[in-house]
Amino acid sequence: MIISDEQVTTEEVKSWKGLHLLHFGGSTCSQKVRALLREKGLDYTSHHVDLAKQEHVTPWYLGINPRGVVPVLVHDGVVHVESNDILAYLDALPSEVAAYFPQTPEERAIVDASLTLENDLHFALREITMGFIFPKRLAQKPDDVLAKYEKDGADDPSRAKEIAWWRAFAVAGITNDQARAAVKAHRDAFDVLEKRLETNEWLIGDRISVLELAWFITMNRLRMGGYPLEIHPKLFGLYNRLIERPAFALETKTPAIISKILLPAVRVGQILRGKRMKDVAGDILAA
Ligand SMILES: N[C@@H](CCC(=O)N[C@@H](CS)C(=O)NCC(=O)O)C(=O)O
Repeated sequence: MIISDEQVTTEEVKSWKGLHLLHFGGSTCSQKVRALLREKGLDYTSHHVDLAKQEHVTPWYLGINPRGVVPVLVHDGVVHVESNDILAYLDALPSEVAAYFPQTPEERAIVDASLTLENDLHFALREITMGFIFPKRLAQKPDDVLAKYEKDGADDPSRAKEIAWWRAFAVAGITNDQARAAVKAHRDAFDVLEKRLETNEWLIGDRISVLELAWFITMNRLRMGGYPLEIHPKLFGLYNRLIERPAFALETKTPAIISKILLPAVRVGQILRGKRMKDVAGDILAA
């Protein structure tokens, strides 16, 4: 999806040449795009947008993407948003590497439906992240940040939805009901993928595709939250095959301060409060 010229008020990006990616290390949507850029050997200029420092709600950033989310691809001055659309756009650029989107209409329809589901799960994935991985205290957006988020940038209904989510999160965190629904939604999606793998080596066609890319990133995030991927043996096998590829493996690395200090500390708190995924949604994972 392209942000129209009049909605892009941060004029400088219109003169950027080549591929520019505005992204954040720990953002799953950014991870998918970086992994494809690597797999396809496409060069790009990287612009780090620190979500933890709320750099995505500044007038500068909202003047590029009024939705206030990453990633954004700027190609020769044109602003592209929505990670799955960006994947399709990048895949269609001239390249020596085989396409990641299938070329037949039948397979393309299956891929589009699966990517739509993956995109629809985005808030559920955030609920996994904020419910089981990051402490609310660090993740929530203060009122002044939300006010800025609301005020700047062109009108966009997606931004209103984002702000509503963050306001509810600031008040109630992730409730058990939300967390359970998020786990169930992912379990259902993974069950469908597992079925596909009963008769195929890959999720579509006879080689790696954009589906491996998109779902690998989701699986990785779920695992970080304590999801036992082994309950889907074929999918777990695929995950383990994919992690051998450097473009994928790089996206599983977290900075030591997070993996060695923050996450273990969060985990101890969860054990004490009975808030691990298996405490909150054990029945869903067992079924
Ligand atoms: N559907 C959008 C979702 C983009 C999105 O929500 N990105 C997240 C990171 S994965 C973000 O920027 N969140 C802003 C925040 O955490 O405040 C896409 O696929 O690009």
